[in-house]
Amino acid sequence: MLIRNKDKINGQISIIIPTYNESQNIINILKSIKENLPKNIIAQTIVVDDNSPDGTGKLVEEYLKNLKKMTGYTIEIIHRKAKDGLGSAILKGIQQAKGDTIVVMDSDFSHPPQIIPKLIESIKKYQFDIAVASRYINGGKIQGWSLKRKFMSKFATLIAKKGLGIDTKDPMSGFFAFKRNILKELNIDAIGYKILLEILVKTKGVNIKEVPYTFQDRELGSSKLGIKTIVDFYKSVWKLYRYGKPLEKQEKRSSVKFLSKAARFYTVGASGFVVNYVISLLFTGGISEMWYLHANVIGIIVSITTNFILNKTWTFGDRDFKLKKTISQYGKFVMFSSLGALVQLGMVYFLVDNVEIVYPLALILAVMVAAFGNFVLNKKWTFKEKLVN
Ligand SMILES: Nc1nc2c(ncn2[C@@H]2O[C@H](COP(=O)(O)OP(=O)(O)O)[C@@H](O)[C@H]2O)c(=O)[nH]1
Ligand SMILES: [Mg+2]
Repeated sequence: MLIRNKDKINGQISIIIPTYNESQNIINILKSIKENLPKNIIAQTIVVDDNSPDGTGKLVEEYLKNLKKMTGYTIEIIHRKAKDGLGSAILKGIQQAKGDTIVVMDSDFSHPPQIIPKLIESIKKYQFDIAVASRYINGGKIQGWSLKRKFMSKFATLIAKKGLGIDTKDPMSGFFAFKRNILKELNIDAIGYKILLEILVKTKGVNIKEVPYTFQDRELGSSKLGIKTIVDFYKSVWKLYRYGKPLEKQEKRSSVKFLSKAARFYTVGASGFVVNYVISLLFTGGISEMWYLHANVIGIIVSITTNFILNKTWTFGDRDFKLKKTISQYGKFVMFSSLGALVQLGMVYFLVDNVEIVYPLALILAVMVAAFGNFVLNKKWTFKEKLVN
């Protein structure tokens, strides 16, 4: 969904609070947010409720009915028909928001409202584009989570950071603020639970500040994190990975790019050698007593496959995994690999027999030459890149 900048009010802050079954928390968090807002600002809080069966939405309506009018501050609620996920609830709030600075936070007191002024200050005063309340920088921590939940969070963070090349220490934070402008004309899908991750992947060249805070597990109500959320998270990382940033984001000189890709190709080749070796060992003694040639055939097939996957995703940064295309690329890759093996064999024979070079040296030379040929052929024909780019 495209984010546009309609009806934006300069200087206004919009705070988005997604709720699902938060009747025990919502009124108190609304009060606490109001108390903690910096003075002299214009702000609105938008609750996005997914028709909570526990009546959270009705409770907010009642509360608003009896609320005295305040100057410079309003509270609204958006009712959605059904539980449609945290990410999309936040997105709905963002679309409705009037502010040019947007704050997103949970309603269960895990995100202390006392941090809101610091987030706003990072954006308004210090001109950062995104301010992330962070559990994983100095001064930040988590209280009340089991070891398992902590581990799951750390693991997911690691996957997101490494897989998507993100530097932010807590890219899975649900507590953050940003300038609405940075989303202008971006297509935000809200595929995952954690919309911040998507924002970090899709916005480029923005300044990010992390503000430490202590995440406190909720005391009332229950967590909505379930297996589906976890599966959705990994799906969203995969989707964001395919969205991808350009692989060569800094380097523009074509010779350097060519060499760095060649280096990756060689590294992948070396990893294939290790895979091949380990598998051959495993099948001739480790897990079964196979005839060594059979074991080696398995080793070759597996290592060609891992080489293919690594070269596709890493060396050439190809994020298009349509089945037909991938299979055809795999076919070409296998063909060029076999051709490379023949060239290598022929060259070793020629060097040892005719040039009288010692076998180990001949083998190294032949591998280098065959691998280079392989690299060039795959670059041009399998992954359809220009020869030098
Ligand atoms: N509108 C809406 N809010 C949700 C949904 N899932 C979770 N929330 C809210 O998002 C916030 C974080 O959810 P929570 O269950 O506390 O996640 P946890 O802190 O990771 O365990 C809370 O304010 C929830 O009420 C959803 O599907 N729709
Ligand atoms: Mg929570």
